Amino acid sequence: MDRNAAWKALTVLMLFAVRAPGQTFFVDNFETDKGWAFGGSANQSWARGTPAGGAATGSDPIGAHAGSYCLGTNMAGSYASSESSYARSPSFSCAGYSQVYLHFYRWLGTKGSSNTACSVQVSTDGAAWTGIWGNPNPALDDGAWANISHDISAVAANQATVYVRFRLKDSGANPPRYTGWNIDNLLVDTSSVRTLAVSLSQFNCQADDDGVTLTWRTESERDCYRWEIERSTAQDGMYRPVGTVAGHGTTCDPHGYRYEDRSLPGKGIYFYRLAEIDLSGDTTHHGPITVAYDGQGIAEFLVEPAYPNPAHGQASIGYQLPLPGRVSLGVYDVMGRRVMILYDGDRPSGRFTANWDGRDADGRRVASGVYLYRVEYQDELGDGGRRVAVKRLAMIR
Ligand SMILES: [Ca+2]
Ligand SMILES: [Ca+2]
Repeated sequence: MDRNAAWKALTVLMLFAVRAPGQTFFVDNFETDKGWAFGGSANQSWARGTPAGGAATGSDPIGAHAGSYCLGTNMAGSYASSESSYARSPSFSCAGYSQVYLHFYRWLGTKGSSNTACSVQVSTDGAAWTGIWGNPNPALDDGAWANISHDISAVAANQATVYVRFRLKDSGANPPRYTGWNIDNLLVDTSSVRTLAVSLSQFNCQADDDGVTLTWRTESERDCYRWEIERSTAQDGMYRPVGTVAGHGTTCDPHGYRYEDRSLPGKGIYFYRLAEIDLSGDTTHHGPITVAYDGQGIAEFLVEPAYPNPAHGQASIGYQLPLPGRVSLGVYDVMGRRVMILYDGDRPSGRFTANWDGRDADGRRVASGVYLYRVEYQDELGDGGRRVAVKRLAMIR
């Protein structure tokens, strides 16, 4: 087996599930209208919009939890006196699943339940409603966006038609001065706690002659703004961004992604991670996965900086050849006198490394100081001409 074939045989294809398969039934970040219905018997003030503060008592958000829009009662202040109203979700299916959880971010300010009753309700027909949660009797003021989860399995499990509803009913006994409901990033799924913002089911990489192709797939997404592809030469090393791909925002549909990395510096083992950036700017990492690249895709002649530099008795010099050709690599002193020839002969294309041990052609250690290394390259097709690169390094004894 020749060298390249052996190397290619090492190419790794990885496929894995990031978490046990769950199911997302409904997601809404309220950036678009998904068909919520608003209604009630008096002074209905529900809207999809941007909260502007203004409640006379207690806290009141200015802006949504994420993005521009959320759901709530009176986006410019308090709910109305004697308001009796609701916001009802579009229907979704939970058929085939026995565990169903409702998650949302909440900023609620309200009088106690004896004056204003606020509730979360679930229905399987849009007519009969079951209470899941109700506010306590002392006044409630969240004061910030709170991450709320409710187990709604008792009503929603295995049901093909499910609705959720947020309700507010004021007695009119005292003028309301609180903000009421504010709701954002609502999610119904099989997970008891709100976990990854994105359900990633596959993440693969495959090397070919031109580089590495990454593919990944999501089963659903929440607020997925952007993917950053990161690469390292060590599993626990420093990962550098090599490219970005736009996300699909919030969706229950599966999406496939693809990114081709053509910026590899040469042959080697590489590690890739996906950084998923959500609309709030939070980052979730996936991976790493690894791949062996055989370096056939090198596009141009390149001589790398010596490593380390300054060197203490040993220096490594890397260079890349786009085509097979003749290479001469020599070390010279600053007066231009040749100290050592490290390589002189034919090379295939690829990335190579020469090591200099700080000795001259007679095996004597050279004095400490600055030296030049010069790589001369003539590819076998002759179409690139003769190319020369000269760089310097410091050798310290
Ligand atoms: Ca939002
Ligand atoms: Ca309000």
